[in-house]
Amino acid sequence: MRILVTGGAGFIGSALVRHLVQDSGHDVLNYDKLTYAGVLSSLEPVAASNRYRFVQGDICDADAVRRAFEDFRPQIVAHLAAESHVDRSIDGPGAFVQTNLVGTFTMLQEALRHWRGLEGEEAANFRFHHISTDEVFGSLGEDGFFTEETPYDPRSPYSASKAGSDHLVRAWGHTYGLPVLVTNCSNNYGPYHFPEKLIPLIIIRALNGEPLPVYGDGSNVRDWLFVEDHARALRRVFEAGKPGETYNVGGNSERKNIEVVRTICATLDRLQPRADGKAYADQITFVADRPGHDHRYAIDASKIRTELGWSPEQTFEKGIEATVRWYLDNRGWWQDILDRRYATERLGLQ
Ligand code: NAD
Ligand code: TDX
Repeated sequence: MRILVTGGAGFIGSALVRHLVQDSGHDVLNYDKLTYAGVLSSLEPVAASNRYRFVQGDICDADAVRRAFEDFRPQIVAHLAAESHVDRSIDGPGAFVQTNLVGTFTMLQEALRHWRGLEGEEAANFRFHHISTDEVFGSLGEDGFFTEETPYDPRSPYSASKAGSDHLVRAWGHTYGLPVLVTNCSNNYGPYHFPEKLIPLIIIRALNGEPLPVYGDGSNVRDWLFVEDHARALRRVFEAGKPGETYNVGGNSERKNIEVVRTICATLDRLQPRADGKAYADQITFVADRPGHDHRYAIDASKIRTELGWSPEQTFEKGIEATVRWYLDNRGWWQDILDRRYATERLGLQ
């Protein structure tokens, strides 16, 4: 099939594109604006394949999106392009409203125009798959899980913009009959993760001998999913999911932030001991909390497991070890990003 992936130069999008080109027979068009978060070198493993193409474009640019639909004639749209970093949404929410809301609206309008031009089987099999986050459900206390029925309660500019985009997608399904799918996923981690996010930030700062910033007291909990498990889940959903349905995707690996940071430090102590013989954990520094910091996210992924037969393969311990090894073996990938000064001074990356 022909799959149009938006945001394919990002962290999860590039994992999906690599998975589709390397492990499936699908053809892929990667449509990406290449914002600060778009990293084409993440696609080097598939760049030479004749089943992969790239178009640089903005999802808010209706003419450019229409051309991509007309040239490629996608059978599936996997819509991942978004502004994704919560801290940036607090400092500058405008880009989040623009890309996540106006961009998703533009994608829906062009997908609808394209779908209405299809006939028979082609129209019946078309899917618009919107990739979203568990953050739309708000924050959990110590107990309970997010299910597909959990009411929306977004609390950051990022999660509010993603919640709005989920509603737009469902509305285009209900009102116009567009065959839509929505997935809401927990925190991803793994290779090619942009250095502003917690796990790569801690690995890189540890190696650079810098303080390791833990927000608040480090007790916030995230449910970690290895990105390659997510890529498999996405493929399973757009190949076999039921139009109009939502599926929650989670790693079944809840950890407090401070545990995540200590696990990374212990892994580095084993794999790349500090020259002075001290522990990397000595670099941990508790800093001011994120405003409105959600306490806990945790996904109940039983629907996708029972209905579509997907479950995560990677355990958190093995996944973190694989990730730390990847950052040790691929310094060039992240050093290039730091050299291009994409990271902000506030995040302290040099
Ligand atoms: P990312 O920030 O790493 O990548 C986003 C990509 O989208 C980049 O390549 C960027 O260039 C592109 N992009 C941004 N604005 C664009 C625009 N206007 N037009 C075209 N392209 C644009 O994000 P990610 O972590 O890979 O997340 C991908 C999707 O998955 C997002 O929709 C995000 O909300 C969702 N999600 C992420 C996580 C996570 O843990 N990272 C978890 C659940 C859901
Ligand atoms: O320096 C840091 N110190 C710290 O304690 C950073 C960058 C983060 N944190 C904390 C905040 C969070 O509780 O670590 C946790 C993870 O932070 P992020 O990596 O920024 O991820 P999060 O805010 O949980 O959002 C991520 O998962 C859900 C993605 O960025 C979103 O796009 C996705 O929807």
